[in-house]
Amino acid sequence: NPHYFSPPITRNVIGKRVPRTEDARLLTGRGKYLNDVNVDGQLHACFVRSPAAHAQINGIDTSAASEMPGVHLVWTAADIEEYCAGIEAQYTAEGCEAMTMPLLAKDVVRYVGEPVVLIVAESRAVAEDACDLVGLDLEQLEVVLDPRQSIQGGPVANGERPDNVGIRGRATFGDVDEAFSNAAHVVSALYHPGRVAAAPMETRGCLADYEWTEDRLKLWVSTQMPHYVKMCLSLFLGFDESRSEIISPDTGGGFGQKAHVFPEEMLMPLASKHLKAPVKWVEDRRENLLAGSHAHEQFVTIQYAANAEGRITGVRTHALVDGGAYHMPPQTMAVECWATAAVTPTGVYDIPAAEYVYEGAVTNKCPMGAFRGVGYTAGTLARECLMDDLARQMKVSPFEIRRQNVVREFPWTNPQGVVYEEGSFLEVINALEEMVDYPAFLLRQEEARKNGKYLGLGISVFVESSGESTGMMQAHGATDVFHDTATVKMDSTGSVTVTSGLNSQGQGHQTTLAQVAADVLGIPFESISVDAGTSTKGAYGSGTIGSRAAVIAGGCVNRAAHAIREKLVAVAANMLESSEEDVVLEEGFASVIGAPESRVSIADVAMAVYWDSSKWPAGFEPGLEFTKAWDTSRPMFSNGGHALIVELDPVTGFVTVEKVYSVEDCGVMINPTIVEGQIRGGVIQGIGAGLFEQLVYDKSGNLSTTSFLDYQTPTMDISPPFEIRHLETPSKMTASGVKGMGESGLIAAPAAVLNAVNDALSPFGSVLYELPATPEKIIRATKGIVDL
Ligand code: MCN
Repeated sequence: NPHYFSPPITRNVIGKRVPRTEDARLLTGRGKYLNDVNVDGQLHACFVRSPAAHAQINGIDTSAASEMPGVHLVWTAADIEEYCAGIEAQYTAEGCEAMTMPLLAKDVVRYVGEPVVLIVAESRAVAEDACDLVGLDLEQLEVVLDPRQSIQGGPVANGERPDNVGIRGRATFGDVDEAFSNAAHVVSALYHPGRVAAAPMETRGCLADYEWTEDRLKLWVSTQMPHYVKMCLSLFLGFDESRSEIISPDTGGGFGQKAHVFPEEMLMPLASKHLKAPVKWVEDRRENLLAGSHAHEQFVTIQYAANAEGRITGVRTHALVDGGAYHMPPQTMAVECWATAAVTPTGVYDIPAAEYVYEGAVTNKCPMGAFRGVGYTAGTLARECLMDDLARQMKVSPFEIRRQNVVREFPWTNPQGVVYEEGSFLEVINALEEMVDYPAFLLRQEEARKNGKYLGLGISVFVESSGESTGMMQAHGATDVFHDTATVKMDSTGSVTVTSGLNSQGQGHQTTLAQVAADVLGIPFESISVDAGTSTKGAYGSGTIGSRAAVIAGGCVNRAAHAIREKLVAVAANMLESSEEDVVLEEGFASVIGAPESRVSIADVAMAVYWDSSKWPAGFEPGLEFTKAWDTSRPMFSNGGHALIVELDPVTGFVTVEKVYSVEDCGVMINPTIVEGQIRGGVIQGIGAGLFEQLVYDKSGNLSTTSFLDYQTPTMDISPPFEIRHLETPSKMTASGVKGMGESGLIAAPAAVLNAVNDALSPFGSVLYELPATPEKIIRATKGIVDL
């Protein structure tokens, strides 16, 4: 795209294991998270949340709460009707029906945990006590919990969608029917990844400070999308964007959960404006598990048609998501089923024909939101586990079946017409096989079985859509636009400030964006400060989602820094009496190619731009500050794979992960240490989803797992040893060759876990199709009982 031309970068600091500059602050407890921010006179909010999954609200008695000393405000839906009917969401994917999420439930409650009454008081304790005094008169309605029934119609979960369909679409590419009628082998299965929570260490929260004398709003919020929050405050509540500043302090993880706008985030500014006082809301863990958005649960039916040699000729996918009671703005419930069906079925494999159906069922559960690997995790689970089924049917190794089907030549165009420019798909399979020493593993496995020990090896290879962009959306038939900027400013003494629109939830942007700027400008890494999107007063960002910061924020920083570089080169050439083409900027100096002694420090060049016009070339326009946008014009994909060795105890049903082998190809790495941290974190989340984590609703629609005693997140005690290998296939679309990778661990690890568990279970003749593979399911499987 000529508008977004991105000059190549010479790598010097890029690629180095630079220690994270944010760590001194974060690891010594000096980080400033949302709850560390306090302003004078702040009040505290708390919510009465629905105790029923589906009920008519016949009355709300707030009188006792309102009279309680210290209570400043008690709001029900009736009090805020004049301001806002709710927040709307609709995705541009085909078949997505718009839905509105009320800020406070009006007339009907539709899931347990839905906010019904807002109370603001002088302290959180008073607000909580006042919540206990509210009386809800609820009349039970039929509760809709099973998405497979709900999508067929029948009892309605949310009157706005009388057919219970939040999204429905289908497409066919190539002659799928012919592939299936001529198939020598057909394998098919239904996979059910469980309902999980992103469970960031820091829960949601915000602090609104509306200054009525100036009609100005300041909102501190723990979010991945501060600019989107600002826009919604304007669209839905009329807060002027130019008078609103959204500040994202240090954020203790988001993992997609904070890539939404929530009713609570809309209500605090309204309450602050009404009360003429700052109002703070900090979510507790129970609220987070009840209402912070749920993720990943889908029913994915997948079928492969294969020829006699095991080459897959067609794939059919049906992805059904249990979407909950509303669309979570902005992504909606499409975030799971559409992404699974439309983006993941072929993966790294050269399958010529594909057909897919995606459906989102409205149910009386917490809305489905984004969580690392959205759609990809369920899609990769189905694709990679069915690949093992095919291997079993063909009696070949899991490596061999993948090698037979893998894409070997690039650029490769998948059945939908999406182009994969480059990749190392075959190399990843070969690398994993070598790393696990497959022949030695098979011997060890056989030996162990003789001693009553059950080892299993599971592999899963993946592509990851990286650098979520306008081009990526368009290639998959959606029209959403991504648009981000960065500002780079050089001071008179040569130090540089980089402001990115993409804020960090722990990914290390403060370090990696400085590495990019250092190489473009040829100055030491230490001279650069990065403001990674902490305030919407700076550059614009469409959100830290879709593994896009390395690619997109890095691309914006490159363009803005390059604009400064051009000016520095012009002045340096004048100072060195050389032509601009002969000037290089490196290690803090501008020098003439071939005459390194002829040099001037970049700090002196900057000083000349600010203070000494005698050094300027004719017609020079001063100014060392630029804001530039960048976006990829076409989709780009990183790729890799994980192999896990597990040991399964048939008596207790417990599975222990002995070791993880990961191969990652995200092109050029800006910082290998950060990339490896992302892999480890993501894979451990994948082990959690594979073995422990599950949000469980009872038959009345109550969530039974509302604390970390019941909802088991993985912790350090299950963290296995890792062996990580990097392959480097640079992207042709980024100046530095980088591709994104922040979701890869969780995209592919759950499939590797299930494949490993099934390999360990093979002597028992059972295959599991559902996650998490809990001890109970494993014990039943050893007795030949598989429930799904
Ligand atoms: N990186 C690199 N070289 C590359 C690619 C990436 O050095 N070739 C670095 C990046 O500069 C960045 C990190 O690795 O510091 C992740 O990069 P990227 O893939 O661009 O992903 P984002 O920074 O856009 O982060 C988003 C991604 C997503 S979508 C989720 S969800 C997620 C994740 O990152 N949430 C996280 N990782 C997380 N890590 C932490 N600690 N907390 C979260 O909430």
